[in-house]
Amino acid sequence: MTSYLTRRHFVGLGALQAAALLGLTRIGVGSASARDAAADHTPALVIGSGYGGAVAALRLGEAGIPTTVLEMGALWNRQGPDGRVFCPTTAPDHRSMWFRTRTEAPLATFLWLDVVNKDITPYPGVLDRVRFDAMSVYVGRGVGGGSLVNGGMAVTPDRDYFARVLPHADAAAMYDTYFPRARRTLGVNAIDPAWFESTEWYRFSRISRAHAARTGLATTFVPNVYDFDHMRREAEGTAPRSALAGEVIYGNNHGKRTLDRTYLAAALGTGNVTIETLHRARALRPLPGGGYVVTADRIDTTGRTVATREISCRRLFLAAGSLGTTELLLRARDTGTLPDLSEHIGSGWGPNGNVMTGRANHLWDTVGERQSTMPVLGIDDRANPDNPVFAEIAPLPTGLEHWISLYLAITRTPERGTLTYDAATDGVRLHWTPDQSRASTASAKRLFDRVNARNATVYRYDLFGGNRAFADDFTYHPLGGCVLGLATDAYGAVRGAPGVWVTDGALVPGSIGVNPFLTITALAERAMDRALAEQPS
Ligand code: FAE
Repeated sequence: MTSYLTRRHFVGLGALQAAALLGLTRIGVGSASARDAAADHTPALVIGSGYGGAVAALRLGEAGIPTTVLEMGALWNRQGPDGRVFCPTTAPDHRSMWFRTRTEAPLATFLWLDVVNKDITPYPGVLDRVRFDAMSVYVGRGVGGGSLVNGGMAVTPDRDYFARVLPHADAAAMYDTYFPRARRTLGVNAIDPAWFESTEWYRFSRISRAHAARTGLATTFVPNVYDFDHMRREAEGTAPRSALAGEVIYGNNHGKRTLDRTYLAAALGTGNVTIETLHRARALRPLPGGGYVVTADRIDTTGRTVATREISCRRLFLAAGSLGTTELLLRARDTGTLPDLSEHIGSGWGPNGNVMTGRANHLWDTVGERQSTMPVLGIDDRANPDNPVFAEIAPLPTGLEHWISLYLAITRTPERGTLTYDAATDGVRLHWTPDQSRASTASAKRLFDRVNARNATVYRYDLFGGNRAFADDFTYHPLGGCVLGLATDAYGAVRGAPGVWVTDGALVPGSIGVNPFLTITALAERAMDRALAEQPS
C-alpha cells in the first residue's frame, strides 16, 4: 500500500468508483450518501472541490461535521467506450474542454500551422479556458479541480517572498507545520536523480539544464504529485502509460495523485462528506439568525439547468478558485445580499507572472522524440535581485524531434488586476490590460536573452499565434480576488460575513513566485485549523 494512503482513502475511493459506475452525481459513504436530498440543509457547505475545497472537506469530515461539497464539474472516474477516463491529448474529444465546439490549447500552432486544436462536441469537459479581454485563465473542472489537469509540480515558495506577499500568514507556522502537512497529504514525491540522468524521457530537461549551466544559471529539481515509481514502470513497459503517453492538460489516466485520490478520497472515507457534482453555485444570502443559503443550478451534460436548489448551511467554505470565489462574493456584495463585504473583494488579482516561451536549439542538441509530460526541473534564478525568475522546463511531447526547449517562466511584478461584477451579464469582468503583462514578458526576455546569447540560439515564433516569442496573455495560475488580511481576516474568514471562509487561490495576492497549489493547500490547512478551533462542532 502506498504510504500516504489510509483505510479511509480506500473507503472513499470505493465510493468514487461506485458513483462513477452507477453514473451518480451524489457521492458519499454510508449515511452521507443517503442524506435526504430534499432536506437541503447541511451544517457545512463547501463550494468547489479543488485544493481549497478538498482540504476543507477532509478537515470538516474528520471533525465529525456533516459536509456537502458542490462541484460544477463532473466526476472523472468512469471509463469511456475507449477504455479511458480522459481523452488522449493528441486526439481530444468531448471530454477535453468545458462546453466547447473546438479545443483551445495553450500552444495553438506548430510551425505556424493550426494543427493542434480539434473540433469537439460540447460537454462538461475537464479543462476550461475563461476568456477576458487581455487575459485567458485555464482552470480544471471536475471532482479535484485543477489537480485533474495540472503539471503536478508541488513547489514551496521562497520564505522571504512568501512573507512579503502574505504578511498576515505567519511564515513560521506555514514552513514548520502547514507546508509539510500539505506535502504529506498530497503525496508529493521526487524523481530519482539517477533515473533522471539516464532516461530518454527527460533528455529535454537535461539539454535545457546544460544551456542554463553554460549561462551561469542554476537549475533545481521540482517535487511532483505524479508517482515516479509508476513513471519508471511506464518506461519499462510494466505499467500503463500516462505521463509517458503525452497526457496532462486533458487529464492523466494513470500515475497522478489527483485530489480525488488523496484529500477527497479521505474526506469521503470519514463518512461525513457528500460531493454533489454538476452543481454550480450561483448566489449566496444570509439566513436570519445566522447561516447562509446557497442557490445552485444542477446542470446536465448538455449544460442545461435541470434543477435549481437552495441549500442552507451554518458554515460556508468558498473554494471555487480565484475566479469562482471572487465572482460569488462580488455578486453577493453588489446585488445587496451580503452588502457588508469588504471593498477589497475583487482586488489583488494576478496571473502569477506567467509567461511561456520557446527556444530553437542547434541540430546537435536534440530534445528527444520521447518526453514525459511531468516537469521535474526549473531554472532557478529567484535569488537574482535584479530579475528574479523561476522558469520551469516544460515538455513538448509531439512524438517527433523538434529541437524546441519550452519554458513556463514565473516572474514577479507588482502589477495587479481587478475583478468587478457586471450586472448586465451577471458575471465578472477582469480589468487587466496588455500593458500589465509587459513587465513579466520583459523579465522572461531578460533571462532567456542571456540563455540564447550564451548558447547562440534563438526564440521560436511559431507556437503561440501572432508570430510571438512570448505568450503572456494566458495564465495557469489565477490568484487573488479575496486577499488574505484584506478581504478576509488573517486566516481566511470573510470580513462582513460571519461563518464564511475562503480557502482557495483567491487568498493569494496575484503572485507567489512559484507554481501555487502547494501554497494554496497549506494556507487552506491553516484556515481550517482556525475555523475548527473557533467553531467546534
Ligand atoms: P481549483 O483547483 O481551480 O478548484 C476550484 C473548483 O471549483 C473547480 O473544480 C471548479 O470547477 C469549481 N467551481 C468553480 N466555480 C464553481 C461554482 N460556482 N460552483 C461550484 N463549483 C465551482 O481552485 N499549479 C501548481 O502548483 N503546479 C503545477 O504544475 C500546475 N500546473 C497547472 C497546469 C494547468 C494546465 C493548469 C490549468 C493549472 C496548473 N496549476 C499548477 C495551477 C493549479 O492547478 C491551481 O493553482 C489550483 O488548482 C488552484 O486551486 P484552487 O483550490 O484555488
